[in-house]
Amino acid sequence: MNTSTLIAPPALVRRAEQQDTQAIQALDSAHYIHPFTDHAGLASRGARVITHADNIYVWDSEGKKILDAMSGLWCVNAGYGRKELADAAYQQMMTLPFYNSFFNTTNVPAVQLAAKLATLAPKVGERSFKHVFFSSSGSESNDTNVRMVRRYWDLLGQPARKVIISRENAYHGSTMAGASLGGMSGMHAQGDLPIPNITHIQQPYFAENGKAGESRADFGVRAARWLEEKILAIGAEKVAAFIAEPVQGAGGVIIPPETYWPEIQRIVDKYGILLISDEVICAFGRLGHWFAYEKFGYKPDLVTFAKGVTSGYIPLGGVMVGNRVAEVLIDKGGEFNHGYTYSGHPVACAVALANIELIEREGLVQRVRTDTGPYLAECFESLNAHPLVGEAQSCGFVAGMSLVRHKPTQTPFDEDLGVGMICRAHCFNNGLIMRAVGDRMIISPPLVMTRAQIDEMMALIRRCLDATLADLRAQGALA
Ligand code: PXG
Repeated sequence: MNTSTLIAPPALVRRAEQQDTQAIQALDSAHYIHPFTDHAGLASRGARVITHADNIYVWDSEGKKILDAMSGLWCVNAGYGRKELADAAYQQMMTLPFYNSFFNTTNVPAVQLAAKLATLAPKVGERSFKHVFFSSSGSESNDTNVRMVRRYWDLLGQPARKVIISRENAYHGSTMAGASLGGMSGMHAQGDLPIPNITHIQQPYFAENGKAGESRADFGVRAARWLEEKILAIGAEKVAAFIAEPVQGAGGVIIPPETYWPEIQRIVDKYGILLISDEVICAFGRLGHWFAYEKFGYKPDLVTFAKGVTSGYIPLGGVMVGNRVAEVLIDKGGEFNHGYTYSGHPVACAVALANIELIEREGLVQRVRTDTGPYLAECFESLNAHPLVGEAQSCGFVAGMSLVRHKPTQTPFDEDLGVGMICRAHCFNNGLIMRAVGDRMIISPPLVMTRAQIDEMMALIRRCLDATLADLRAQGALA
């Protein structure tokens, strides 16, 4: 670890540590409504107070050091404590903390970042990405996608093309459009969602949706053809776009079979519909490429990004707009009545530029692709021998495993047992952040993680799986 690039936790955050944890927790439940949280349940337990972080570790207000295998929330790709990013924000705030990009104005970091992103997004076939639209989050970016896709078809004289097809268990954000595009039934149940003209097909999750005796490859083709069936059921002349994550993240790290994306590409080409690749998690090195569509070889028209573009140090999101859409919007479009106060925020863009420079200088994308990613795969796949693990699989620097009641038949546990939550509690107690999605345990580590740190993480993961197994044996919950 190169300690010269790390900064000591500033006095301000240290101060929180010195305060009484319980007092902070009481203030927290008195005033702060957290995202996706049962407020009353949290108040009875008290939130864990994270006070500072360095490299791949975070510390809580009790002084406990925790290995953060989730990169915050899939975003701290460059790791914590990177002085370069703090310096970039400071310099930009002192130079120009804010100016808008409306009314024929622009700012230097936004222009430089747009140009830089255009060089990082590889051309595939006839698709190139010369243009970028900025927002402050993944959710906003997907709202932009809905606006842009519908505007595109209007401009082409096909206003009936309004339907956007997505997938069950997808996550595309929490705004009205983002949550509608997402396929989370729990979200749809609150707030009268989805909004009109958004529909879903099943996800390519072999363990859940594959048939007995079917190969993974055959399943991939069959799962992709659910898109074609849906297009035909709706009528192709009404379908605007298909949106998907390259690898489903929040849904539990669902890695599609290799046959899935080529068949999706064939189908969107056949019916002329736009393809949106939501790379909020998967871009910026997470899968060993700057953009994940390159890994799978498909040709999106729009690419959503956020999170890793600034390594989460400051909010920034956006959409890479491919030439097919950009040419129509620009040449035929006139004014596009859409934008955000913080589109192209100069401080966020300056931090993104510094983050990209750092990732390039340290060769992190290449390292994940050819060195630490394959090493993580080797280590993670060895968990397949563990009695509690149904299937463990990784792709670049995301990985997921199912916990099952009976390994040979891959029989799941009773949902009420909350096996994922039991495992997650052992993780926290053992100084590891690993996320539970139902009974799938998932990780998305900082890209700076070394081979030695992968070993350290794997030892913790094994310890937590063993502890979970011991609990379940004691309860007689195993088959
Ligand atoms: N698309 C994808 C693919 C995402 O993963 C968003 C859009 C929305 O981004 P914003 O910046 O608006 O949050 C995301 C966000 C989880 C979890 O539980 C995942 C996300 C957000 C919150 C929780 O794994 N991903």
